[in-house]
Amino acid sequence: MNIVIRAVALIGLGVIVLGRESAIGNRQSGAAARRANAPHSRFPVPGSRSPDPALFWNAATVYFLLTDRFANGNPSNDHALGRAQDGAALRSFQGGDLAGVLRKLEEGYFDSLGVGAIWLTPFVEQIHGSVDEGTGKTYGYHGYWTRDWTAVEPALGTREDLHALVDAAHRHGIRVLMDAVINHTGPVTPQDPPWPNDWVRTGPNCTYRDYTASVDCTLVATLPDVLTDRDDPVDLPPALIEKWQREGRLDRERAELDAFFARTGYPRAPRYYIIKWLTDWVREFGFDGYRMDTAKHFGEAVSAELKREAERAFADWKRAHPAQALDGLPFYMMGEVYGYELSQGRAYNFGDRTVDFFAYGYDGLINFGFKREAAGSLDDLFTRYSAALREGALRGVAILNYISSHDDGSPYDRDRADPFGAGTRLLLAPGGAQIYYGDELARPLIFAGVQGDANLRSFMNWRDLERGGTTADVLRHWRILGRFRRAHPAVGAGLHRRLQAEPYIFSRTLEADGRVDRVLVAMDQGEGAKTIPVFGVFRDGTELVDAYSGERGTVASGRISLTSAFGLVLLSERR
Ligand SMILES: [Ca+2]
Ligand SMILES: [Ca+2]
Repeated sequence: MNIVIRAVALIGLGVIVLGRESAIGNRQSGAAARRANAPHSRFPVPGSRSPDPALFWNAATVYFLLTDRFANGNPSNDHALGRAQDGAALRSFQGGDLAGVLRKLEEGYFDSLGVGAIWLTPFVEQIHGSVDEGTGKTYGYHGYWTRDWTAVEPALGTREDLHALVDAAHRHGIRVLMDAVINHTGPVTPQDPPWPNDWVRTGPNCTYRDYTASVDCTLVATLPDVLTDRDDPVDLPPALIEKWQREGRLDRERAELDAFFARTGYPRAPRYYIIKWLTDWVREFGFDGYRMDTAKHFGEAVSAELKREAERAFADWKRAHPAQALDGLPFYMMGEVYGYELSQGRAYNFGDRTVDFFAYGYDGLINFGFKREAAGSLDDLFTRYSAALREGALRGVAILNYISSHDDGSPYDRDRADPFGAGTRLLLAPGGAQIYYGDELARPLIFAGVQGDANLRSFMNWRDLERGGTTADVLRHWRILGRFRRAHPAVGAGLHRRLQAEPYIFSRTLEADGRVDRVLVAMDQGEGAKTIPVFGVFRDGTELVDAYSGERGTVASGRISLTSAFGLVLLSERR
């Protein structure tokens, strides 16, 4: 077949011209496919008994998906609770479910991307009705509108589905992060009764001008704010009592709450009920961590309380399921501190006060700066991130970079003009990489007639992939980079060194567990035969493999000669 790919420059210019039959496709059936089926690297975890959490999570690729919008594994739950399809465009439930995620897990979809952890949107029971916050009639398809913290949302599946999903992920060596909401309940609708006044406040609206106006207030007028700042004892909401009575589990739920409050000595204040409910999922299912929703909108001390209970729950689960525990990696808590950027170090500024969220149970924070910074000099970004994480303010903690997300209206490459370059930037950056479902398929982020964040949340474009062409080529690119990241923790957690400005060459080196992981990345190489200096990263005589093309070569006179059709070269020692 003709090589019709023109990978003149994958990054920087981000130019790649693809024909119908790509050379990547031809080669995929060979070396790349074998790599896909090879066992994951066991360095530095799970081979280690006490793996370094910061190292693990900075090296990791986290796949973030909206369960309702990813894959429909069970059409019979599509109309659960009698919800109608009468929402504004992309604002009703669309049928995706836990069974769909399980199917993709079993198919090896996440393995093929080198994914180390899946972050699911919240799966707890959502409000039954809908609400219009100004962007059209909307249902709780996204999971952030809790009605019952102790039940699985019927449109997403059952407890058994959830068990099957987490167990399958663990069998694949993939961790699962639970998206946890403690700041607010779901909106009140004709079908969803209000929470009692001693549980929530319904005003004032947050103005975000200082700490109090970000924390003790409603994010939007329709979202009751849990009184996480109060210690006054409260009773169970009548609506939950009624529901649990109907479901035949009221006595059990009450007994468990009594035991929880007796053990902890906490007052029966709203946040402690929710902490009990959130940590129960960890204890029963073995979730490996939380992604904390709206982490800056409730007191940071609450996060620390939640973390302590979650760690305890995780330890209980491990004790009860020794064969399923992946390794000694502790429970992970990652926060959505909206607007936090790596450059802020450990001081998030509310205006009148700064908070170090890492001191309150957070092991990692989402980095909201990456999508903007990724448009600038790549080496500046790589150098700065590596320095901050290895020697600077963020030594010992993790960040999570992303190019797009479920509520970022200014993603990197919003038009998906360069999904190849976007993948290169994200997956080769120091720090954890969040793939938002569809980044790897160039899923569109703009739709005619759709308002607001729903644009970012369309159903996964599997059909584009089935058609092949560019979408399939984009996926191959993300897969190769994702697996390279997974096989080489040096990529995300190693020391970055620029070796040559143009064409750009850099190395990453990571020493851990008495081993050294080294990679050398060359960008903007011409297609065909190329000779790349290795700047002493690898000694003469060392056999190297290029993960991008599958080609191999031996270092001689400080350089390696390869022939590949691509501008990107991902070198590591042949094992
Ligand atoms: Ca379904
Ligand atoms: Ca709040």
